[in-house]
Amino acid sequence: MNPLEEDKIPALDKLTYATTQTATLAMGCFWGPEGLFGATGGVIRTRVGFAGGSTENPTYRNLADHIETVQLEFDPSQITYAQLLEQFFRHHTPTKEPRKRQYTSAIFYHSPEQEQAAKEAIRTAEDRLQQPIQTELKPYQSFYLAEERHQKWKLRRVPAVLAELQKIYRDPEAFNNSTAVARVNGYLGGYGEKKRFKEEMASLGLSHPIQNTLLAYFLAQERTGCVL
Ligand code: MHO
Repeated sequence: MNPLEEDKIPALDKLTYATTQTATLAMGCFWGPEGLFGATGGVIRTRVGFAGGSTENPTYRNLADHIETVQLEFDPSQITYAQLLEQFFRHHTPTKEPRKRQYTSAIFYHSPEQEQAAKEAIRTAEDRLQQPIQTELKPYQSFYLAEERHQKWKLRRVPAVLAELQKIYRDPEAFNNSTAVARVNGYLGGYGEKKRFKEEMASLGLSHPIQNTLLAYFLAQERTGCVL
């Protein structure tokens, strides 16, 4: 990368992390959860895809028995897996049978520690909701990235904001891996805390007018856009 391009990289994407962990979670239509976690402090990147099925290389139109899933990389020194699971349980209805297999609630754990934390989180959610939790608990096996049009869904609906970030990240993979892009997608969807949003506003790589656009969306709190 030449120095000029390097200059445009959002400050949030220049941070480095001593260790990171992966979480793979399914909680219905994946557009909303990507925004929810994208706007969560300590989450470094988000992507949506398919997991939990038996076929290879599923696509949105050819899902077979796979489930819509969000995969996160996070900094465990800023947010714990247990805290992510608390968000997970608070932002969908884990007590309900899914309308379709594709919208099943599931936790794909990546380690014995994650399995343990998930079991505890299920017990806590059951106590809180006073109903059995339907969430499937399975070891992580594979995750197939969904089509580009599903990644950062909310951001793709707001062309002026999208254009600024795509100018910085021309390569779809770099775009998808950016913390700033994940945050903007979440904030546009009305997710996240106001305090963090204001602190991060200037480090997202956006011009002042577009920061104002983002603020207006954030304050409108119109979440997701999934019609299940
Ligand atoms: N067909 C629904 C859900 C999409 S989601 C990625 C909609 O268009 O809102 O399953």
